[in-house]
Amino acid sequence: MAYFKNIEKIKYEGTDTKNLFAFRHYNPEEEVMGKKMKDHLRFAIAYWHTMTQDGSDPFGESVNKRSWFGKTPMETSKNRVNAFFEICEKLGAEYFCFHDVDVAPEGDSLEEFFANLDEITDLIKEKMEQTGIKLLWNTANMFSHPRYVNGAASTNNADVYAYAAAQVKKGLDISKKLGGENYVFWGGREGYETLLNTDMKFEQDNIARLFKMAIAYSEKIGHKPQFLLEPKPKEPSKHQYDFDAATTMAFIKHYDLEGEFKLNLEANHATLAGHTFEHELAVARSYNALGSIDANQGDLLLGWDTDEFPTNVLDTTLAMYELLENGGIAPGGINFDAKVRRSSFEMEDLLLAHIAGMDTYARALKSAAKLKEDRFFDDLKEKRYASFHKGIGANIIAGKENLETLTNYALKHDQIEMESSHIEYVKSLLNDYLV
Ligand code: XLS
Ligand code: NI
Ligand code: NI
Repeated sequence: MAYFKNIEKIKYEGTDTKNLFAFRHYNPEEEVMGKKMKDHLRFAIAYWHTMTQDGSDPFGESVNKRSWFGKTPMETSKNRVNAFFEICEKLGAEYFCFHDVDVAPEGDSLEEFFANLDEITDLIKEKMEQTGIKLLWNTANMFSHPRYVNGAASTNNADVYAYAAAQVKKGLDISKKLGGENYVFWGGREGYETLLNTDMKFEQDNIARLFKMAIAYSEKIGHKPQFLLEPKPKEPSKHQYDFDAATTMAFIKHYDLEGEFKLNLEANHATLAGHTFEHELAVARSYNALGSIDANQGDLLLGWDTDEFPTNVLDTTLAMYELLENGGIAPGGINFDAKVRRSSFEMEDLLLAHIAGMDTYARALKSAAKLKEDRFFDDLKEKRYASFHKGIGANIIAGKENLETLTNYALKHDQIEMESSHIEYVKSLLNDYLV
């Protein structure tokens, strides 16, 4: 059964088109810097926002009109698989991401949950084979169920810890079954409410223990997806351990997990942490740990994770530039961790929202490629740091100077000539690059 009968596969039609269901910028086969757009962008659709989000908020009930509800939870789950792959195919997205609880009902016991997961992932596997759509990453939802009120790997309750470990094991088994290219850990409730009753070091040691078990198990089953940690500063926990990219890198280094983990960075999480998205990407890149991205945008007037579809061309261009500087994002990708606004409640909004996000990233790719080809930022930075390329600056870099030699130098050169950045002019020039 087709859920979007009247909508054909979305095609590139350019900016003159009046067709809502067309790409205006994303032309998958078009080459940018010698590589197809689709291979630069590696778009993935998120199962949770697309299939299970109902449009409710703390003040209102569900509003989303969806036609995939069946008579039982399992029937609904199966219908969702069909609808989901129809959406991915119509959008031409080659990857997808999901949590265990997004795809199958949890039932009344862990055993039942696992059996449901086996049945549904069989169906997903069939669909993947039919369509060629691949699994970018899966993950275990260890934050929604009441057992996780005090966290999963950071819980105070060892039975809860064991339950979380079982979910991770199953997640890795599923990753192997479906050929997952990455596996994500987002520490939804791995944080704390108050230090009055919390042993921070103990909790973080336990989180690292679980990660080491995951590495050991994936080695044992001979399937090693790229492991990714997804930082977020708050929400749902007040203080989350994976606050931002820098904090998460400190954790990775402290627990000797370097080389085993990279980062999955989300735009809205960056702004919640008080950073720009490009800042988070640049931090990860400086550690050679930029693994994948969750594409969305927040609302700077609101203090929570609104997970809006990305439509801001400047922000997205600066993010895309970091991806190009990284030499691409593979084996990661661009996952739309984004949901339609409450007022966009029709089924077709799911397609329109993704088209908007994909077009925005396509614009960003074109702009970022031009910035790179023109050496826009390279030249700016080269000029800005020029004093370190010659004379005393070059000596500092070469390790030839010390406090005494520099003091001797400074005594003779204390009338320092400073240069203006002309940053407003730079920003205006940058605007010329936006597609
Ligand atoms: C929530 C996170 C979550 C992860 C996957 O804010 O972004 O959706 O991406 O668990
Ligand atoms: Ni995310
Ligand atoms: Ni998020």
